[in-house]
Amino acid sequence: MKAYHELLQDILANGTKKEDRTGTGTISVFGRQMRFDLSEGFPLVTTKRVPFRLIASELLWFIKGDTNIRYLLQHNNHIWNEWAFKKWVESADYQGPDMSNFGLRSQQDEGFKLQYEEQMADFVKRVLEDERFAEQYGELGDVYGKQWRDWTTREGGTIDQLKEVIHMIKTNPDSRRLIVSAWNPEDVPSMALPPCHTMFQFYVAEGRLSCQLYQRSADTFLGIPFNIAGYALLTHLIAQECGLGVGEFVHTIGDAHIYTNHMEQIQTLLAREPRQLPTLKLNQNVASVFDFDVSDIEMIGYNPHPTIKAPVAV
Ligand code: UFP
Repeated sequence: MKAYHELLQDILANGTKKEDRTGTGTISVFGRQMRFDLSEGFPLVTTKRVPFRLIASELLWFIKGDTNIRYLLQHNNHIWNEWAFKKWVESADYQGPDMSNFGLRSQQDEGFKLQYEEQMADFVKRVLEDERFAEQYGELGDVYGKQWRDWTTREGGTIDQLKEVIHMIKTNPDSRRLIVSAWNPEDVPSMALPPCHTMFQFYVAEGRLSCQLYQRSADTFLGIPFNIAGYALLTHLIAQECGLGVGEFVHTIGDAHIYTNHMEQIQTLLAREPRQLPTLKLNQNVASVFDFDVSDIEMIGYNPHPTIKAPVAV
């Protein structure tokens, strides 16, 4: 994971101060690339604990084409909550205390933070227990799952990009068109969060499957360790279905930033010595990427440094 530490150091050394949508402030660089040889171990950051089970359940959620946070909550995965919660508290049905700008305010005001946590717990409970409420307010709209599996065409049909790309990898592995795009300009205005991982491409050589991701915007402390592991896992799952080994994961980034309130955490992380990479173990009996369950995915030998907490910019 040397490449990850080098990216952080690069941003610290060369980053430009910029204001951002969330009001937090960042330093950033533009246009960077990291490469991970997946045959050398699974690229899960070891200089802080990264909760792999959340990465796995989120990826399976994308793969299923699901866009409702209910599945994630059922797997005790809360990473998309803020985006659904935002829609809920901005809706006419919400009658509770004012939650505007809850991301920033809950970091600055202890009293508000308690109120926010109470409202969020209530929201989560309702999504889990009330199917109708979940249908309306657990739904994130046209996020990854929709674009990967159910892209709407001009004629009113749909395209299952993921299924098609897997079929192409099997039948025409030399193709230079093995691409899935999540960036749908028509849908961007209505998306809870316009896709950060905008498109990815596969490449097959010498019996190995490689994947390159173009990520337009990257929160290098909180987001990137998830994104690397997510796409490495996707590559492994597809490779298994296609009877291929794994090659490289190439991570290309547009705006690579560090939020100004993550500086201390990054110093802590960089002072730590990287450890041996873990290994991914997949249930070999699962023949299709669409049939994986979280219990079929296991991380062996992950022995990271302790968790480092940092606030999420919403
Ligand atoms: N972000 C990531 N990775 C993700 C994801 C979000 O780094 O997978 F969903 C970060 C990048 C940025 C913010 O800090 O979330 C999105 O904000 P914006 O749309 O303004 O780029």
